[in-house]
Amino acid sequence: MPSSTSSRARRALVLGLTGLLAAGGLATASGTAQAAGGTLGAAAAEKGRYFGTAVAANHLGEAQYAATLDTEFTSVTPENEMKWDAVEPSRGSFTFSAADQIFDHAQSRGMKVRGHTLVWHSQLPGWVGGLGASDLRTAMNNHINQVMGHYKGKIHSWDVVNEAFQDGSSGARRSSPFQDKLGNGFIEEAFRTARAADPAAKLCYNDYNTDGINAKSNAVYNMVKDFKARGVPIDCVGFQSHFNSASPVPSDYQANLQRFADLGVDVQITELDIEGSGSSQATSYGNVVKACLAVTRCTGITVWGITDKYSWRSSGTPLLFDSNYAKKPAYTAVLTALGGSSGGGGTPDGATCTATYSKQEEWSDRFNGKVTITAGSSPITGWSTTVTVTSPQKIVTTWNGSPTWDSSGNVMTMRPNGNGTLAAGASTSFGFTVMKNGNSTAPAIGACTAS
Ligand code: G2I
Repeated sequence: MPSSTSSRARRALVLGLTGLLAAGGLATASGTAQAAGGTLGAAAAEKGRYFGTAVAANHLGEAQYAATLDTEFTSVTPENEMKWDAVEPSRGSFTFSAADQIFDHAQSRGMKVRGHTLVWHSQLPGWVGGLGASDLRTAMNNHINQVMGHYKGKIHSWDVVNEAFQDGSSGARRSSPFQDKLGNGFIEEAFRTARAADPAAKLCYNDYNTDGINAKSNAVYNMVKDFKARGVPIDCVGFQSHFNSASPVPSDYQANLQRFADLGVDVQITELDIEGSGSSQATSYGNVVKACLAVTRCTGITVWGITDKYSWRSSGTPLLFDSNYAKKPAYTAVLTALGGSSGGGGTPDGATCTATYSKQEEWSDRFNGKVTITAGSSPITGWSTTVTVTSPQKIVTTWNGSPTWDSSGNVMTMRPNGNGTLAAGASTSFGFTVMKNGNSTAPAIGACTAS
């Protein structure tokens, strides 16, 4: 089970309730940046994006699988473990053990988690299809509430509804128990329930064959436009991006991502894989990454698996690492498109980190600061940095770190408090409250030292 709400969040809540004057984070200052960009996650982080992968719980015990995950990726999507048949195989009986295994692995290394998926016609246990309309509505909402509630505040984005539209030119909704018994309104209802269940999660609609501009993506586009116009909560659209020679990367891929972003939602590439090999596969992968980077609201890319060995379409060798975990040309193309470079033959460049400051809430007498620690191109197991305030300011509270102080009391050295282990490119943060005592100067953040 994931732990409960972070102390930072609790602290922010307490201060928010008692505060006199709340203000958002404004100033940002960086600590010392060291070489990064030698892994997918670190290079993507430098572009303000995550780089994720689908993960299967039953492979986490394989050393190379876990090592590749921890080195290269900053986000994970459980490949099957959060689906309806996995978490609620019989009505009202929820089991999260496999999903939690992935969640805990990711969270303890500072990786984001994408939730996949709440309402989908596939991998749906038989009992759901047997319900009448009113019971089905209750079951759908209960499923969303229970699953989102279990991970409340800890999932970056949820695929709330998956693959609800038909392929082809009709632009119609796909037949499913939800569609057939509840009608078009089930999608809206699922999103409204999801917003209430976890207001912190970004709520996505996710589909395939919607990657270019076509009848199916037009239908999704019109739904999202309608949702935005009517205030139905939706934050993102996922483009699965399963490509092969019969279904190549569309020439209007970027334009399609952009038109959705222009509706006021984030776009995410959620299940990327491209069958093929060698330079043609590499070129296609590079083009996908370039398209995402060209769209400001394209916030991250997830590939649908780590190694060809365990791909859902393994014979098409669609991923970035081969069956022996060797980096393929496609890997190099992705890293290059992200602006990274593998330097010394792909060897990560040792333990490094960066520390970045941002101001949080401010009141007349005090303000909160947050320092985000991001690992460089290798996983790290420890970090430290300093926070120096200007006398007569005083740091009166800290959270998510273990502080020590110099004799003046102005220089705080912060080390981890259970959050020292980070995957390459992954982040954690600590926070503190500064009493102004008449001085509002931002604190100075020292270099980040990693181990
Ligand atoms: O089909 C590719 C993806 C399309 N978009 C939604 C994704 O959720 C979907 O993922 C795939 C998984 O990669 C497969 O691993 O979804 C499949 C099922 O729809 C997954 O396959 C299932 C097999 O069908 C089951 O027999 C097997 O027990 O994987 C299960 C767990 O290994």
